[in-house]
Amino acid sequence: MRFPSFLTLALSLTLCLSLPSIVCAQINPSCPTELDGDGTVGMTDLLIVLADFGTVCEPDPPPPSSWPVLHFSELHYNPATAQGSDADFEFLELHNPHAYSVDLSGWSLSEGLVFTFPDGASIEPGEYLVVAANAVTYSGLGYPVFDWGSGGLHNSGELLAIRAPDGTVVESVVYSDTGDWDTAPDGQGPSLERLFLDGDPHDAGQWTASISTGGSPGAVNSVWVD
Ligand SMILES: [Ca+2]
Ligand SMILES: [Ca+2]
Ligand SMILES: [Ca+2]
Repeated sequence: MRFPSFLTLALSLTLCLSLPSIVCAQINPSCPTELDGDGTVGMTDLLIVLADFGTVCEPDPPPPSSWPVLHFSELHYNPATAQGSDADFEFLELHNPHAYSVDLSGWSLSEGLVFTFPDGASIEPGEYLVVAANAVTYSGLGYPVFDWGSGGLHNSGELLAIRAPDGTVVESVVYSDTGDWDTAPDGQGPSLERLFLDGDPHDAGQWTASISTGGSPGAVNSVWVD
């Protein structure tokens, strides 16, 4: 990340916050601002911009991605103490909604977690795939599991992104444990499950607590609506 560009973007967003919208538009005519659905422009919006557009906000939006979209379908960012440690039980789940297999060679997770899928990895049609803090915890249960290595999912929320091999962000999310976000997944037992595949994953209304403790790793969500 080039720090001066980050500062420039942060300044633009700050000006958009403090100036009338017409002035904001003149400063940065196509810079996305309110992105996480909370009605105000803040740090999470900035993080989304950085994930989706890099360190600068280009005047033209990026061309539509030719990569198949995969979805974040479940996040278990703060397992309950009764379940075990975050280092052993945290996971995130990806879903392939397509009728075809997606070759994950060179695909990666970025921002809050840094992980690149190994050559030959794939996600089958309609499949749920788990990437975990400790793959051993979720291995041998009938679904693909990968270990993200070091680091973990912040208990207060953070930005996560799925990137295609050329770096294109195919989906990102900034989850949270405040505001409109369900707080039960924050250490009380449930995971944070996606309700819908259509719509903005940054919207708290897209997510809710799983019915079961520990969620539904590698399987259809307990609260799935789609
Ligand atoms: Ca955690
Ligand atoms: Ca915990
Ligand atoms: Ca699930």
